[in-house]
Amino acid sequence: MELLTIPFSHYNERARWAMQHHGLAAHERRYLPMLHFRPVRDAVPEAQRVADKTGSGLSTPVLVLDDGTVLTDSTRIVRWADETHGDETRTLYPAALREQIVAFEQPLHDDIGRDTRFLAYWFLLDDGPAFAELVRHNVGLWQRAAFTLGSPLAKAGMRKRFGLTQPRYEKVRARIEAAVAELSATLGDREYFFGDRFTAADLTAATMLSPALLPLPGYGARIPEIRGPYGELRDQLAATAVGRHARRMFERHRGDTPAGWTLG
Ligand SMILES: N[C@@H](CCC(=O)N[C@@H](CS)C(=O)NCC(=O)O)C(=O)O
Repeated sequence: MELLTIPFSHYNERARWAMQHHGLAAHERRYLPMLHFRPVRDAVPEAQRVADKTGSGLSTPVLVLDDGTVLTDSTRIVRWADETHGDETRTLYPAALREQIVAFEQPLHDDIGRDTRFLAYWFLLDDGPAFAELVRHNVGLWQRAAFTLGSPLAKAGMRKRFGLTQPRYEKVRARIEAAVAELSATLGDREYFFGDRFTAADLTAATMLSPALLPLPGYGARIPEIRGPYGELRDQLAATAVGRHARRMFERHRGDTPAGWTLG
């Protein structure tokens, strides 16, 4: 099977983590934002190209199964991986908690994930060396060359696409701080969000917050250190209960890339 990704994206990390949690091996085809459009258009039938709150109708991740079935959206991929490969001990949706976990994941995916992505791009696009490093370490040669040529255009396109403006930054930051406080209160001093085991709630919380907490151990793409004020905000969020929870989940549960997982 093939997983089409923008490798450093946290929505992609969410799907990749769930698949790897269940020991699945895929060929991961990695693309830079905007260079992903064509391969995704080629892979996804028109009827399945549906935009949602966070991505266009051509968003990643996209999973193409060996029988040709195409799964778009990280949520669908996480559920598919669990339904087809989860057993009682490794399932991310223990039956008794399933409904609560699904409801818990929704705002993380729709709202918090969108805000943390804004935050990461906001800082990253101002740190030229970090952005170049992100590209160099995560995609192949022809994309790196295209990036070198088209980088000012690509950056301008991303600023526009994500609406990266100072007033919006202030709003997004305030929303993230409020969400982190609320999630921290919900978690309290427990190890996991539901029950006493790792579930999709923990995986989704950790990945959706990850752009505000980088770098994290085990993350499935190489993320550079982002200089400047990002670090201060990251340290502030990382010290909260849910910030510590995210790091703990990556440390304990992210695991190694399964043998047989290939990159292209
Ligand atoms: N709801 C989708 C959205 C994922 C999403 O927004 N992916 C971004 C990467 S951060 C993407 O591929 N953006 C490009 C696009 O929307 O065309 C999911 O969870 O898979």
